[in-house]
Amino acid sequence: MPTANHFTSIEQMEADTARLRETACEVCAETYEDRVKAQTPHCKFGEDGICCKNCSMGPCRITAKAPRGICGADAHAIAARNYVRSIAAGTSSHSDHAREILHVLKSTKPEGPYVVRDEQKLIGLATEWGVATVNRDIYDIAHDVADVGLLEFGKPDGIQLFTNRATQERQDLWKSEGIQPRAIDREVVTAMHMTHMGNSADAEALIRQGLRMSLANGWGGSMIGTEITDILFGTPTVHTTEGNLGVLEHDMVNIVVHGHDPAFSEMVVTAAEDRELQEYARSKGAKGVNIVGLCCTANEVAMRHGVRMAGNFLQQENVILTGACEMMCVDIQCIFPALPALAQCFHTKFVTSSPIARIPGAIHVEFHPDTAFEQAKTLVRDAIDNYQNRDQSKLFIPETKQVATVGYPTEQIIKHLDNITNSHVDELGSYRPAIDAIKAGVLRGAVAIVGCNNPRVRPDYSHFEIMKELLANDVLVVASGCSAQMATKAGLLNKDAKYICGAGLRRVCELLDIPPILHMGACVDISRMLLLATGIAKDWGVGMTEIPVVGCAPEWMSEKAVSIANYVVSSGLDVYLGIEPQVKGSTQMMELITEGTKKITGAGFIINQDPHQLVKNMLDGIEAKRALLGI
Ligand code: SF4
Ligand code: MSK
Repeated sequence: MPTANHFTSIEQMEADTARLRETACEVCAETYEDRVKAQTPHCKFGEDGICCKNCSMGPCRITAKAPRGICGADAHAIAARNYVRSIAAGTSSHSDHAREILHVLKSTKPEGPYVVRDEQKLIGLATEWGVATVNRDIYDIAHDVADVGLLEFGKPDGIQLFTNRATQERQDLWKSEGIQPRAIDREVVTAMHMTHMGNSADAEALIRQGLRMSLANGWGGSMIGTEITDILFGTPTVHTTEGNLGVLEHDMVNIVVHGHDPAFSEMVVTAAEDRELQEYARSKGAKGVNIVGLCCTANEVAMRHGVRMAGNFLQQENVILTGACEMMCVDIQCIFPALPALAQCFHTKFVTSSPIARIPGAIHVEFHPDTAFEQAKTLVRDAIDNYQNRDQSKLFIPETKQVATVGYPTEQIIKHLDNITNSHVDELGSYRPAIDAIKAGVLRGAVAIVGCNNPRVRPDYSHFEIMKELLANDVLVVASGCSAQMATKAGLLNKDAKYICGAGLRRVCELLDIPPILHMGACVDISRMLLLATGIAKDWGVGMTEIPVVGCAPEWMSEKAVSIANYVVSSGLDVYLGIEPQVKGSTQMMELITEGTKKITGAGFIINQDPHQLVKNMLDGIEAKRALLGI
């Protein structure tokens, strides 16, 4: 029987990184660890959120001696404005990603390269959005659905269409609190307007706009991104794959896809399967082409193709440091601008593909939907040509890797639950078996663990510790983004991870034949988690704040995470954070994000940098909800 030793420890991951840093020293390359040192100590004003540069009278920094900026804005106004601008950037990132995907849907045609892969989901969404489907060509329907989706960004009136999917109590609350999300672009523009010099200085008013805007992300941009991606590339299904640096191969051409938007990586993956290109690789002395993923792009292609995953956010430099990466193809978001310089210390070709993420020193190949497949084939051929340039003296691939079972969107979770009861309560399935297990105490509850890893703390450690403790306490975990990647590296997505679970969760895993951590996808797919929690609340017949389900971001770092945390709280689920938001310089803001939002949405942030304390906080929170439900 596997034990905790069966899994890859943080110490082993750190040893791999330390060995790769030796290579970095040998080739005189710097890594993020060097830059962390150079940036330490961090600027206290920035950390506390009380530096304002919203006009050229400043920058203004708040101190005991100077409690107001030149215009009179105090610490609360400045911290709130900075915070809301983070939500605006995060909302924009997820939503603009969705907009691009909608344009790809508009480009679909039967002869490709982009086609409709999940017709059932398209018909379902068309019906939901009032697009005619009877006796119509599937591509005409797809193009009309894309148009409706694109209108969600700029429609003059009305609220986000997907808010209809929420529980009635959420819809009523959002309306009564005045935070129903309107057009996505409008919410972002309004936030930027409110935070311009000479506008809102009231922290609560700003927080309310932050909540509203974040809902335009969770129940707008992100949900659109997920739905349309499924329509284009298929709704994910369960795949067994592998993760960590050991997925790079000594005798194959290694191509790494990194970022978030799968429109690009899907083409690279498909091109690499081309028989002619595989043959070409063999003609160059390699055994074939090995595509692996990083960050959320990895999650996207793993869930749809079983592509193996090299790791999460802070692994991106390590991949190049192996000396085994012939090409890294990136799309958007979470890409270190340091990568082209690092790639130049090796033979690695570093390729950007989107006008949204241009980086000096990169080879830029702007992808266009009509020519995407041909462009991808050219890139794969270039990578193959680069194989012969590998410098064996710089080569070191850590052997560490783990088996992972991935690909649990809500549709798969429902399917697994239906299989055990054979209940088929209604056409769409039901979460009732899971609810019964929670009511019986076999499961205490569920936690959605999401987000990045972060050198502010010991990278990956908090994710690992929190996951292990929750599993041991019979709490089911769903994961996405770099947290899911961390679970992959550690071996916690292996079905054998059931052996470190409590007896109740282990029984559930055996019955359903699932790992105890369910991989739900990329950051944008946290929208799937919203629908999972909504489905549980609806089938239970209670409100979102009542279910023993919470969110957790142990090591978040990006502005997207700030937006996500806010839409999860707006959706009624408490969020447990291991990194403090940068608002500490304002007592009012600290109160607003922890207790203040509770008065508006019924949920708030609980912040603790100690992972063990954070788990305790979560378990206490889950047990308190159970007690209120009388279970
Ligand atoms: Fe200073 Fe006010 Fe200008 Fe900000 S908006 S930089 S606080 S004067
Ligand atoms: S990639 S936002 S580092 S989870 Fe989605 Fe990872 Fe965080 Fe980027």
